[in-house]
Amino acid sequence: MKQADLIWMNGELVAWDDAKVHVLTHALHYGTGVFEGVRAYDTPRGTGIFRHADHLDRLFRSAGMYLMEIPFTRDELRAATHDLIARNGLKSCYIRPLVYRGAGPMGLFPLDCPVDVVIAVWEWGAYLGDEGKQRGVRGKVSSFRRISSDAVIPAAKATGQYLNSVLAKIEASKAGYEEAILLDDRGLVCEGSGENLFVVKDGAIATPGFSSDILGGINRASVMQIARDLGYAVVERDVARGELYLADEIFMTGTAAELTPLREVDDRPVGTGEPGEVTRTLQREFEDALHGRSERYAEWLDLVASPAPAT
Ligand code: PPE
Repeated sequence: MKQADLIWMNGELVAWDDAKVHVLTHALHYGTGVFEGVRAYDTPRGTGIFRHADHLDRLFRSAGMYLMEIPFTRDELRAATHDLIARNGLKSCYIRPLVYRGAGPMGLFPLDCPVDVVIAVWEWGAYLGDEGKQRGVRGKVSSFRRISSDAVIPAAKATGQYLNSVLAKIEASKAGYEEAILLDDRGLVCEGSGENLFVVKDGAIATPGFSSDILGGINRASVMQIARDLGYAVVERDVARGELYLADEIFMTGTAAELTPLREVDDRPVGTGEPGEVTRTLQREFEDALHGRSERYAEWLDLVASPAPAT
């Protein structure tokens, strides 16, 4: 991992190596945190943070669902992120805001523990590899089902909930696949360990909806909009596991993964075994939007002012 110089912690900029927490941090024991994954791109108009306001909104919503009050405003976190990117001298980066229950009384009841907030930024390349983005990756349906709203709050991006993704990822990876596909508790397709999933059949695009306990991906919404703007039919609906083997094309979306095609599922080629026409078209348009090459989606980028001179 490529380190940056500074991390923002509760309003202060601290050196990367000094950004530490107490071992009795509540979130370390019980997973009581919420976070975001955001990316900033080097665009012709300067560094642009993709759908920053939407990510901050989701962070506040996730915190709210776990009854955590964030002791900063959206504007303060937005400004802190801009400052952090500039002070680290980064043109493009991954951004990880994290809100968590800090050190306080032990035990499950969390509401008397402080709410701490950190933001880290670092350079992060293609999540599933550059080759994966080009040629597609191999996916495997996981034996671990996606967490359901019977037990937690899948719509929240909460740290503890990621044990589910971690188990699926380890299983897929040890079996020799790049990514896991999790089914929901009904046995229907839900999403990847850190991505939403789309299937394309006869030119129509489908993606599981909130009844499948998905995380409402910001890239999912962006790609759905791009697809509709291009005239494709996109439906949110239940997707049966068997459709994975019938699809002409399958791709996944996420901040880290961006738009990554699947070239195989469970050792069966998806379509021709190469990313198809719809996937390619959407990937190209989406990459243009991310990298600030698209006039139409220009307002999706929150531009960062150039670095302030060092003081
Ligand atoms: N589902 C899950 C479970 C998920 O973690 C992500 C993002 C998505 C869907 C897509 O959401 P969005 O990024 O808003 O389009 N996963 C983040 C964490 C990845 C990680 O390894 O950490 C990410 O992509 O930043």
